[in-house]
Amino acid sequence: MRLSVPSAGVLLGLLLLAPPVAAAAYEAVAVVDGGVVQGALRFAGTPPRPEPIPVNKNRDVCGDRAPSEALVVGPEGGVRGGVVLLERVTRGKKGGADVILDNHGCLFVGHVTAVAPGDRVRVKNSDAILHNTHGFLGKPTVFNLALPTRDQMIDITRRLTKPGVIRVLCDAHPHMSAWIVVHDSPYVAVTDARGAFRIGDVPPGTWKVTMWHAGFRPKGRDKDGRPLYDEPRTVTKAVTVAPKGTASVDFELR
Ligand SMILES: [Cu+2]
Repeated sequence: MRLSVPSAGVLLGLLLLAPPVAAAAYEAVAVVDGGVVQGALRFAGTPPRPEPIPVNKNRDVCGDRAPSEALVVGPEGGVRGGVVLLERVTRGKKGGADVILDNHGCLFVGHVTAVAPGDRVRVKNSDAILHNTHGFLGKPTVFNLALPTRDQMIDITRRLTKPGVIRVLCDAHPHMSAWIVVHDSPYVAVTDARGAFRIGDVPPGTWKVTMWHAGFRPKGRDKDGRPLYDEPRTVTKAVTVAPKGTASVDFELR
């Protein structure tokens, strides 16, 4: 019997097909003695109040103006809609979030969501008017969905394979916007109305933890009248999680 020896060309082809080593895929494993990272995002000082945004279409349904959600500050300065991410966790808990981004009352609900690749994500329209949900990762379009009828729902799970921050707009209504943060692991959380977050099942060890906020200082409007805000803010800290321990880390926005 003669074993076939692959030619140099075949070997080169195999090398080119191999994924780059740097992009290590996340692996779901049973977490032993997992801990918790928790804390809050608070605004330092007196927060500015972003102005309401004029509505240019379907005013009978949407009203004349919509609240800006660029900066939402609750009791004791807690900031809603910050995203907290543990970095470079390559092995850990199983994901499995199930998120619906709802066009509801001419707003995206929720304004900020965070998922990992593979989490189920669907876009819904709860209004009886056309919304067109358009997601961008930088300049390229990630999804572009016309939802003309009430209770329509489209699954976008398979579009969200690449980590990054997706800016979501409605092509029909410039006052509508949202953010979807796709993290490279399920170790991610969005701060609630009190600014609080909690990430569980964290493997013991020292991790980099980053807070991301979309930015909130007004920077004029684009050609469609869509308000623009300054650049996203990020703050990175280190956190050490003891076996079965709870580590607290707070962030400030100013
Ligand atoms: Cu819309």
